[in-house]
Amino acid sequence: MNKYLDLSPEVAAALKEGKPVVALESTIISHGMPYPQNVETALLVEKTIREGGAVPATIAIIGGRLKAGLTPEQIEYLGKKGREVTKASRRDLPVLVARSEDGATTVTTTMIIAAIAGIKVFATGGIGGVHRGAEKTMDISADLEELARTPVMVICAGAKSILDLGLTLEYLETKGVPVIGYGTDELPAFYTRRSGFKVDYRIDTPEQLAEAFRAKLEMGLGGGMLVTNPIPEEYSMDPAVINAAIDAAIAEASEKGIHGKETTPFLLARIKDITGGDSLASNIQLVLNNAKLAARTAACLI
Ligand code: PSU
Ligand code: MN
Repeated sequence: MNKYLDLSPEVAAALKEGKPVVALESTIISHGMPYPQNVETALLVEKTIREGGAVPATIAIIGGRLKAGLTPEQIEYLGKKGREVTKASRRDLPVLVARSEDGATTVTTTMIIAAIAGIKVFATGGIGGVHRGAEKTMDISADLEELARTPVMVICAGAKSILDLGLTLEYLETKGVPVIGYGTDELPAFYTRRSGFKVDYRIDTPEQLAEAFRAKLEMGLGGGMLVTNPIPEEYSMDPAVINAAIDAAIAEASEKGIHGKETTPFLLARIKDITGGDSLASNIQLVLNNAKLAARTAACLI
């Protein structure tokens, strides 16, 4: 096993026995949601995955160790520290590990650590992408590059329109990342089921998701697969309300000169405040929905 990696006993046993395992990220806990809903949600997502017959592996860096499988105390610790924890992307791993520091893993680093551990399926809320205005700022999430190189299936609810969704799809096309709509032809926009952009392929069952990903792995194509799973209708938001909140948050970020890795956490927190918490309720439900699909898909991949 990799000398930097610690598997929890439950995750180690599941991987050894060939049981389905689903990776989960920790930046959604520290930077994606406020305390205490972040901790409650993380534990509920784990429970949902167990009920779906798989083992959850929440991933983080703690004391410089790459962890796959956290204790509830470790989840509480990351949730309480919140944005004080380092948001760790690929570039951050070497120094955090060398200094024995903590880091919350983004989609990028969760994919890296999942791949090291031998976990093929990862559920989250939303991925990073090409930010609006990226033609000037060059702000393109490292998540897209990771999807191009690391063989993990990422199940999300699409991308938020804090991003330029059209450019995000162009980037993924260039990098050879299949973008799948689960039960839909249209890219879901996180809080809403529709974005106006087409996905590459529509797939309707977990078995078929697993078959496509297995084919990708066995051909040795490298890189992951992005599965976009629309938020359940009953929890989706009014597009006018959420888009107004997103526009206001982006305007505020630009006024304040927010940039770099601060941008996404700033926008997520402002959108939650502007919508009076409605967006948080939707966010929680879509993550649970993705966890269910991930557990079923992981079972088909072993
Ligand atoms: N989008 C969300 N919720 C999140 C994130 C993105 O709706 O919590 C987090 C994820 O961890 C993602 C990261 O990998 O933000 C992307 O950050 P950046 O845009 O700085 O690459
Ligand atoms: Mn960025």
